Amino acid sequence: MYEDMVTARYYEERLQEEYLVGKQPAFDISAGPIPGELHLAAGHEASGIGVCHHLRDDDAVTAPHRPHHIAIAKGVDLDRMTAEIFGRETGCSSGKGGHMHLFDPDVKFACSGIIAQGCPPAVGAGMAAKKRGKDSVAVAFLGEGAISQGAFLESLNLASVHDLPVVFVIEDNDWAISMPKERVTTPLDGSRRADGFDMPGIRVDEDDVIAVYGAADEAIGRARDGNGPTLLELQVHRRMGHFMGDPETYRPEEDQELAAKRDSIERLKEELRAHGVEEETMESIKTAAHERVDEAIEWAKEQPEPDPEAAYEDAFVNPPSGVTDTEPEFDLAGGDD
Ligand SMILES: Cc1ncc(C[n+]2csc(CCOP(=O)(O)OP(=O)(O)O)c2C)c(N)n1
Ligand SMILES: [Mg+2]
Repeated sequence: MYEDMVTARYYEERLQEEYLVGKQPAFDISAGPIPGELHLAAGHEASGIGVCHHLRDDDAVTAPHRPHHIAIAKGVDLDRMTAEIFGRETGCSSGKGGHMHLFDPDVKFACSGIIAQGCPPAVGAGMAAKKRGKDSVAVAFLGEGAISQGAFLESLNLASVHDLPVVFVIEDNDWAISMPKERVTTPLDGSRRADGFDMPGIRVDEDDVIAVYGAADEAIGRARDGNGPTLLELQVHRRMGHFMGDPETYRPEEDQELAAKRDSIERLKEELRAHGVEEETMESIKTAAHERVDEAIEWAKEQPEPDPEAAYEDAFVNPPSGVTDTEPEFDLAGGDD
């Protein structure tokens, strides 16, 4: 878990550097080697990593717009993920999705920029596993700002009524862009929403990957044993702005300081020290993780950009006439199904 945490943190530090290339002094979202928006998850590591360390490749994960730590912990191919973030042809969505649309069918990972969007597909994956008699599970991550979305609430209901192997994970960083949680959400403890759907709800209040691992053990174990869904809410902290370029004028300084202070990586290091792990060991894990990240970024930057002609490929089942020569695969207008 320590290795994944330092990988995720350094990955984002490097992305941050690359992202700013060519975008300054006047911030231009389309300029530079990484096009589009970039939402960094520094401060969220304990959540994705503590949960995903229980998962197998055949367990499905859906993540929101802040996905890097979760993707790394789920084992998404780092080269292809990085190429995607740089908008390159060899990226895991052929360079058309960017950092919010990473897909890796080998480890059943998907994410989306539409908040709470991952909940219904996770319920679908859970239902598929149950119908096929498999013991795989599905985990849907979402932010606390998304928990009043219909897609989330409907998914809780369906997962509960069908006793599906699904775990919903709320990453509570107290903010939805510039909106503090207490102004738009009640109750403040989001795990209590589980009560309304007759499923267990667990909240982990600390930025502590070991505590998250323990709570996830219970939730994922319950799902795998066929005992239905669980709602987890995990306190995390957003160390950065909502997205790169966010001046955060709305955010009190103390809140930023708190995020820096409650660093889950430092906390884990203390824990490892207390258990006799030597500095040298931690340092060598970190060095190897950083080298792996640097390699992925260098590789991604050398990859070709997609052919503009390919823009409509994989976008439509029935493409509008004139945009491609490809014959439609299905006739959506007719037929019994
Ligand atoms: C359905 C939908 N509505 C609005 C948005 C715009 N939007 C992007 S991120 C965001 C806030 C997300 O806050 P939260 O869920 O707490 O996640 P965080 O960014 O804090 O990780 C909003 C409203 C969106 N992407 N999708
Ligand atoms: Mg939030």
